[in-house]
Amino acid sequence: MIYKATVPAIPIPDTDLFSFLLESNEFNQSKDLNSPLNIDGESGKSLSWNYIRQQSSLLATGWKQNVGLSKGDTVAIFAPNQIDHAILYLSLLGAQCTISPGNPAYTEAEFEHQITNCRASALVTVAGLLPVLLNITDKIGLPRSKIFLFGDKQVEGCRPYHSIKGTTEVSAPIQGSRGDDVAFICYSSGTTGLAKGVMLTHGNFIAQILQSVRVDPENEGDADDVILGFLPFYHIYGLTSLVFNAYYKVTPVIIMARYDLELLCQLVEKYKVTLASIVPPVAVHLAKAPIVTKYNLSSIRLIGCGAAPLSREHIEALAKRIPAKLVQGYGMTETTSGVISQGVEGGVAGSIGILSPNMECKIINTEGKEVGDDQEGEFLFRGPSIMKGYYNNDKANAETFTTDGWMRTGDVGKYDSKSGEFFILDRIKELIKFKGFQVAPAELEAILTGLDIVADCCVVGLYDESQATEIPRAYVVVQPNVEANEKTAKLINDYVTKNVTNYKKLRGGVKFVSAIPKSPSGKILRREVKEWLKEEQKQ
Ligand code: 4UU
Repeated sequence: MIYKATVPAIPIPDTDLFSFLLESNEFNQSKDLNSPLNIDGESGKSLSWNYIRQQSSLLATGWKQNVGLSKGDTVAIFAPNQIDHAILYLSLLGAQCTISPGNPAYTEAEFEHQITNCRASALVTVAGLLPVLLNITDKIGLPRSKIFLFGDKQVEGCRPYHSIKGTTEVSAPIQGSRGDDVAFICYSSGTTGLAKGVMLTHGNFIAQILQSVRVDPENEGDADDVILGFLPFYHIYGLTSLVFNAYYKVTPVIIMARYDLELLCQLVEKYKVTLASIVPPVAVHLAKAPIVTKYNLSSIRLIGCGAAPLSREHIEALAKRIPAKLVQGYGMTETTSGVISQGVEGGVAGSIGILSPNMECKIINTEGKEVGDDQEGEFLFRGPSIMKGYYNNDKANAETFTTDGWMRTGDVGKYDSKSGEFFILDRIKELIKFKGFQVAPAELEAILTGLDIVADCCVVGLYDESQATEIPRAYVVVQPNVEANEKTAKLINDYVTKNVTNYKKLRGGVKFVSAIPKSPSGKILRREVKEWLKEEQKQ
C-alpha cells in the first residue's frame, strides 16, 4: 500500500532558491526586515534580513564577474557556523553555483575526498583550516586565487570572500536557472559504503521550505519567535531549519559556532529563545545535566528533535525539566531534511509523525513486497524533496532508486493505524549515527584493514541509552602471529583515532573474534555481528 500525505498538497513553484527566498512572502511582508535576523550568540553582532539580501545580491555578481565562476561550478565550504553563512550560501546560489558544504572537523583525507569528489573549482573556509586545506589544494592544483576566507583578513594569498563583491545586484529571477538545477552537493554514506555526493536541487529546497511551513502551522511565524542555532550549517538538518527555513520565515537565529551546553543555556535565557532544533543526545543533556537548572529556559515553546531515535523515557525526562511541546521529525540528507514529522496534531510519544505534503511513502518487507498498516518494513519515498541522485555514481543510484522512482532509505518502520502516525523501529543500512553525525562503517573498516596486523574486521553501532546515541565498535580478526590482547586493542584504537575526525572514533572499543560472519559472496553479515552486541548487552 502506498501512503500519501494526509495534509493537502501544495504547489511548488519552478524557480531558483535565491529568487524564491528573496521574493515577498506571507512572512517577510509583515516583519521588520531591518531588525536582527542572524545573531552571533557570543558577540551579539547581528545581520538583518535586508542586509543579507543586499550583500548576497552584490556578491552573486562578484562571484561571476570578479572570480569567473558560472553555472556548473561547485564551491566547497568548510567552516563552523558563521554569522554570514547565509550571505555566502545565497550569493553562490545567485551566481548559479553549486555548494558543497562539509564538516570543518574533517581530517585531511576526508577533506580531500570531498573536494576532489565534488570537483570543487573554488573553496571557502576559515583561516584556522587553511594549513591543512592548502596541502590539498596545492597538490591538486587549485590556485590560491580560488580560495576564500570568512572574516576580514587575507591569509597565505587567500582573500576574504566578501572582498569580491560586485557593484550591481544580481537580478531575480536568475536568468537560465531552473528548479531542477543542483543547488547543493552534501555528503552522506546512504545505505552502504563511503560518503557520496547527494545532489539536492533548488526545487528540493523550495519544496522542503513550503512543506515545513504547512506541516507545522504552530511554527508558522509567531512574531516573537527566536530559534537556537547550534546544529551545523553544513548538515542537512541545520542547513534547512536554521539557514533557509529561518530566512524564509524571518525567524531570528542565535548562532553558535559549536555545541556547548552551558553557553546554550545562557543564550536561551538571554535571547528568550522560543524554538530549539536538537538531536537526541542534547535532549538527554537538557533533561539530566545539573547545570541546566541554573538557567531559566521557560521561553522555549517548541523543541524539534531528529537525526536519531529518542526514547519515550528521555522524552518524559525532558518534559519534566522543560515544559515545551516536543515534536520529533525524521529526515535524511537524501530527502532534503524532514519528510515525516509531528505537526501540532501529532504527538504519540516515540512516533515520528505524519508525511509532509506532496510526499508518498511505501513500506516493503525483506522480499521486496509492499506491506500494509502496522507491519514492519523498509521505508521508500517519492516526492519533490527527494534528491536528484548521487553525483557521478550510477551504481549507487541504481541501488537506491527503484525503476518507478522510489528511493530506498535503509530505515525500518511501520505505519500505526491507531494513531495515524509513522514509527521508526530499526535501521538495516550500514550507517552508524554518533550524536546525529554519520559514521560509515565501510570507512572505518578500510582504515582498520590498512593496518598490517588486522586480517579482517567489521564495525557496528553499539547503542548507549544513557547518552541516547550509537557508538562505533570494531570486531577484529588479527593475523595469526599477532596476540589478541589489550595492548593490541589499544594500538588499533589509537591508529583509528589518528586517522578520523573526533566523532568517528571507536568509542565502543575493539573486540577480538576468530572470524567475521560472511555470506557465500563474501559480504559481511552485519545482522549476525549485531546479535553479538545484543548478547553482550543482556549480560
Ligand atoms: C530515527 O540526520 C539527518 C536528518 C535529520 C533530520 C532532519 C530534519 C531530522 C528531522 C528533521 O526535521 O540526515 P542524515 O542523512 O545525516 O541521516 C539520515 C538517517 C536516517 O536514514 C535515519 O537512519 O538518520 C536517521 N534518522 C532517524 N532515526 C533521522 N531522523 C531520525 C529519527 N528517528 N527521528
